[in-house]
Amino acid sequence: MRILVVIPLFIALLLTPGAVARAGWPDYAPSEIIVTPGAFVMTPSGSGESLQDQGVAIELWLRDYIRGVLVDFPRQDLWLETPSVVGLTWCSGGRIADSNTDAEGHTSFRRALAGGGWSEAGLTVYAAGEAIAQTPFGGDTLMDLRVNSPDINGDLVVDLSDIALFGNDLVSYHFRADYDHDGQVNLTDIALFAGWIGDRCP
Ligand SMILES: [Ca+2]
Ligand SMILES: [Ca+2]
Repeated sequence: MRILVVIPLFIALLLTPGAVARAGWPDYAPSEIIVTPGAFVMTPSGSGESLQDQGVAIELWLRDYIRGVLVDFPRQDLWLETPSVVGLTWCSGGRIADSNTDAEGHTSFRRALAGGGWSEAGLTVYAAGEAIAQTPFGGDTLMDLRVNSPDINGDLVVDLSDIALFGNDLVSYHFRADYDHDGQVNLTDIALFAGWIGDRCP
């Protein structure tokens, strides 16, 4: 008998999200992010060091008003974007979460990402098209993360065009070619860059 009462109540809740959601807040506002900030490199193939190995991590706990903790939320619907004018380009699946959310609604971005371009403008996690704030209910959505790639021009292959751009940055420092993020473009970066020539999307 109790189930017969609960089911219509549950359906009514699902059909009236406005009654549950706080006015003006996005659906995923109860969510939370803990970010370990810093700079990292990605390559088009995604075969480079993981974010974790580069000292960077994004931990996400996804929640909404109606269901609370969102379990088994598909990783394909959790992705990263940058507001940078120059921007980043991504290989298929190169910017999505590591896994579907677990029983606590948790997932992370710790594995290597796959793409090109560069950005010093920060990154934002999106869930089904909605920007997620770092603290629940109205926190900052922009995470202090910088990213560069040997695919400097962002066409998702590391080739002669990128070598020419890299050469420019040897003369005049640019973050995009500083692959160990030490504030210089020098022999160390040349060695790293050379190892990525020919890299492309899987
Ligand atoms: Ca390229
Ligand atoms: Ca460097």
